[in-house]
Amino acid sequence: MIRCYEDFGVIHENVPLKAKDEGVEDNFELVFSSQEKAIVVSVLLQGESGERLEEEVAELESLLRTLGVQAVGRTLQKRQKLTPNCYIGSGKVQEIKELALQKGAKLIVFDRNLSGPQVRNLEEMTGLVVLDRTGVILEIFSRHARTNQAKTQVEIARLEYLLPRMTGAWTHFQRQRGGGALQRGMGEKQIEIDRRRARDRISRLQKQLEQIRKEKATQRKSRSNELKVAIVGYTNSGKTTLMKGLTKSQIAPKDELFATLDTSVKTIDPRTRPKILLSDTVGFIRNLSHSLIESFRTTLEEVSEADLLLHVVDVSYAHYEDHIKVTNSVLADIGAG
Ligand SMILES: Nc1nc2c(ncn2[C@@H]2O[C@H](COP(=O)(O)OP(=O)(O)OP(=O)(O)O)[C@@H](O)[C@H]2O)c(=O)[nH]1
Ligand SMILES: [Mg+2]
Repeated sequence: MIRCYEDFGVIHENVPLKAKDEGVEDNFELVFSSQEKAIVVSVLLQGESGERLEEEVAELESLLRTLGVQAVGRTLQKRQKLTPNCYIGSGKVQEIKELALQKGAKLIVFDRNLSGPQVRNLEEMTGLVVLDRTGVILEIFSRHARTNQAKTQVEIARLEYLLPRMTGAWTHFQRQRGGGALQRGMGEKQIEIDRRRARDRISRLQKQLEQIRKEKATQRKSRSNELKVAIVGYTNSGKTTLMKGLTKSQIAPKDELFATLDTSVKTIDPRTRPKILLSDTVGFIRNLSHSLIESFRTTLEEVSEADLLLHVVDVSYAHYEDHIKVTNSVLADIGAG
């Protein structure tokens, strides 16, 4: 995935996070350019529902739209089981490569999560950028994070996602301090250096996150006499709209997946006694990787420590029960179920 960024001519606009104690900027970016075209690949395993898969793929295409990426082709493969080396059969890989060339797509996006070696093999076989669901979600998270807390969490998740993918094909760009020049690191030695730097950065970010977590815990303690209500639910279900209505605040709901990433806490209007504090936070989605949930644990503490959860469901979606199940399962995962 990373190797091909160069082909896109991507210059990262994201300002990398700078740890307080850091002398150099480490910039391990997953970013790919907007306006890109993608082929979406899905696999139907024996016993699975084709209708559900159709919905999952439509959802993945919405995620891509959020990034400005257009799905120009879809391919579905029916398989008994997934192959460990590249997930789908090699004949299908060639077929996808040809479809991508024909449609001018530089991205191949898989509906499920792939292992590091699977991504590498697929990239080697196609010469294209391969992304999986978590990669897409991470990219959205990283574009939508605003607060230090969300940015720190996203960067940890992103580095953890990239670590197993840093191999021979790995190209990394490092924005030089001040100059903005791009450097390319190559070879096993460079990769080892990159890996070490990524691990060091993770541990620095985790320390920062712990500090933020303590500050947030102190803030919550000072609000211990107030009633805390957390709005939860599937992404794009209307959580921020409800928050806006109940608190009469100037926040702007958006028809976008993961528009909200940072937790905001506001008082219900008109005021009540005791005061009721409402929090709006990141939404959930199916097949959210455990490590991603884990990385957002600090944000989700607002949810796990709430007195009441307000679960928002968009019932205009035909299979809204699925969304309810996903939300309940993530809530159980973070100990708030
Ligand atoms: N028709 C209709 N649209 C709604 C309703 N509630 C929200 N919306 C629209 O649905 C879209 C998503 O609303 P948000 O409130 O941003 O949803 P969210 O759950 O906060 O979404 P994320 O933060 O992205 O997870 C927006 O375009 C809203 O205007 C509703 O009750 N009816
Ligand atoms: Mg929202």
